[in-house]
Amino acid sequence: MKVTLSFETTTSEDVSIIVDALRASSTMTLALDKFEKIIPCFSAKEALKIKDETGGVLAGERKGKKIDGFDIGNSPTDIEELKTCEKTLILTTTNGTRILENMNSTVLVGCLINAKAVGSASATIAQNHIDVVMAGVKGQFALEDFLSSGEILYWICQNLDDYEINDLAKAAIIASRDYNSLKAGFYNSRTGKRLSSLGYKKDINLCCKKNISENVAIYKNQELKLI
Ligand code: 3SL
Repeated sequence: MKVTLSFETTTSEDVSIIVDALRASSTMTLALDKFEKIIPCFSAKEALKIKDETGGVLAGERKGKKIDGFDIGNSPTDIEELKTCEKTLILTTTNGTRILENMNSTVLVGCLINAKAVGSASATIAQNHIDVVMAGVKGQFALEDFLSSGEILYWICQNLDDYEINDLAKAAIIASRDYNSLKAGFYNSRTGKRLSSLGYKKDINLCCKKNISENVAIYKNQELKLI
């Protein structure tokens, strides 16, 4: 099995795991405790149109802040605190939903909170190549995605007998082994600092919890559901 770490676009036609740890992947992962499906949208306009047509809870951010008129932000804490009978979450985020586009493979959603579960699921379904894809922020490397990818890659390797892994993936595993420095990396990352200044420290606290969820989302037919 080939195991790689990439940035923004996948190099695999087999299985890709997209990682936007702060916060889209974490929101998606925890949302599947409450919702049967998530419809990721690339624009707020499209999200509003879907809500009008099918109903559901509207979630999303621009520049980190909840979009005016939406029910909640792109916030895993908002999701956890939400009380709803709706079965669909309609979600639009700056990077995390955009990165789902153009993936010519099976796509899973990974973050620190489901690293072990997504690592194991990918090793079960992949035939020849698992690519962990860091979303980054507007074309730039994001430390929290690198560290979360390292934890995911660690669990992928734990679940495989025989694999070939690229050096970037090896570096991510090494960087993610010490949990205290990983957590410090989340808070000191560019996104971590931005979210703290916007008052979302609770989201960072939640997103840097390791392996607290068994949920693994798969993207199929423009929807995210539990695998
Ligand atoms: O861009 C995204 O998908 C978001 O995760 C960014 S933010 O954390 O909501 O600011």
